[in-house]
Amino acid sequence: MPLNGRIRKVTVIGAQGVGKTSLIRRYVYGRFSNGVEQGGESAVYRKRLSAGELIIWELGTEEQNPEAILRGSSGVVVVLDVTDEATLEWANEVLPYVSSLLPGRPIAIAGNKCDMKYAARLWRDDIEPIASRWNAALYMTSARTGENVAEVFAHINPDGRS
Ligand SMILES: Nc1nc2c(ncn2[C@@H]2O[C@H](COP(=O)(O)OP(=O)(O)O)[C@@H](O)[C@H]2O)c(=O)[nH]1
Ligand SMILES: [Mg+2]
Repeated sequence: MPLNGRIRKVTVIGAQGVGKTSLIRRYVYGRFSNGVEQGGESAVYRKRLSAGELIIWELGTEEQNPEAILRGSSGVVVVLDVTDEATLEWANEVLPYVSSLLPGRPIAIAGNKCDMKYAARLWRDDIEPIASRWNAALYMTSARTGENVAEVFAHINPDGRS
């Protein structure tokens, strides 16, 4: 099926500091900059793909109207920080909302900062039950090393591998 010119939207959500901006930058620009400073506002990025264009929204933690950002998304990436157990609670609370707003759309959970093994508090086995409850794919990612970053976005947008 020809996909040229196709535009898709994905939304990246997660608690403050989990690495949303870093994951998007790694995917879009192919690099990691330590200590990215950004407030809780939403932000939008574009990535050109051979099969069209991907519009990537970072849902800011201070966004007043999350539904307006999430609506129309082809899929959602829910980001956790494996060094911070509270971010799993955050995901557990937000997943029912996301799946009812976007029924049937793919969800990927990114267990991010997996390079920080010495500081990890969450392991794949801790996150898996929540992922399976919400029928979400689970990837352990690192925006720092790039591990599994393309895979997360490919799950949400399977046409857009390149
Ligand atoms: N070691 C490591 N640090 C990360 C990773 N992703 C993000 N960070 C750091 O975590 C902090 C918050 O990242 P940021 O992308 O701003 O999080 P956001 O608030 O979710 O957008 C920054 O200091 C990043 O450099 C990662 O995969 N590994
Ligand atoms: Mg950010």
